[in-house]
Amino acid sequence: MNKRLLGALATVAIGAAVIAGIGSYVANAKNDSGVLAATPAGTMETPQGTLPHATLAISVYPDSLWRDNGKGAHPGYVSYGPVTNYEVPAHSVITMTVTNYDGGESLNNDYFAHVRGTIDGSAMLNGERMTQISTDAVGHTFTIHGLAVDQDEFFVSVPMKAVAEEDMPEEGYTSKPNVTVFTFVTGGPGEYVWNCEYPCGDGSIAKFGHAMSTMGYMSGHFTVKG
Ligand SMILES: [Cu+2]
Repeated sequence: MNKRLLGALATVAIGAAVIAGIGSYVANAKNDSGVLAATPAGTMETPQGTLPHATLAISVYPDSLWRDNGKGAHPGYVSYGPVTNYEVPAHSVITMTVTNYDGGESLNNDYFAHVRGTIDGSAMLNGERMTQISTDAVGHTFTIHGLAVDQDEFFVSVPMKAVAEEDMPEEGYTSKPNVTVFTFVTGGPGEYVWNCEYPCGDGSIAKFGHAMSTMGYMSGHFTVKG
């Protein structure tokens, strides 16, 4: 991780608290919800040359009623799914598609409203290229980083646009999700974590409670496998 990035992260005090929480979460990995491995998809031209390509498609939901037939421990928690642990190949180019069915409020930090760490720093939102979204339209973020400062430099953060309030149904999931597609290059093998940097959980400390601090909802493992 480079110094500039480290500085930017250090300013996000609450985010740091979440990262500390993930430390204990990783220690509890035995309760894991399973792992989704990226699907090989041939090769792709990148600024680093032609690399093996793999894809990963996940979603974000406003609740966890879809999990365990609604009988899970926290059916009311916002959550990424179908699982929250992902595995991608090393030295490859990865295209992730995140379909967001959840709404949102306002992000407390402009840093995470920007796309970071992807090829050319952009992402596709509902088919249109973008590099950032308005801080008042962020539903969640997908932010991958190392746990330890001495780990390989690998940082990707993409904001997920919130579904408009009028498009959020009372029950079930919206028919107008926001679909974000982004592509990044992995380095060598390593164990990383990802988490959402948008304070989407309820509870104490500026909504960084509950879903944000409970394993398997807004955080998980991100394994780069050699
Ligand atoms: Cu979130």
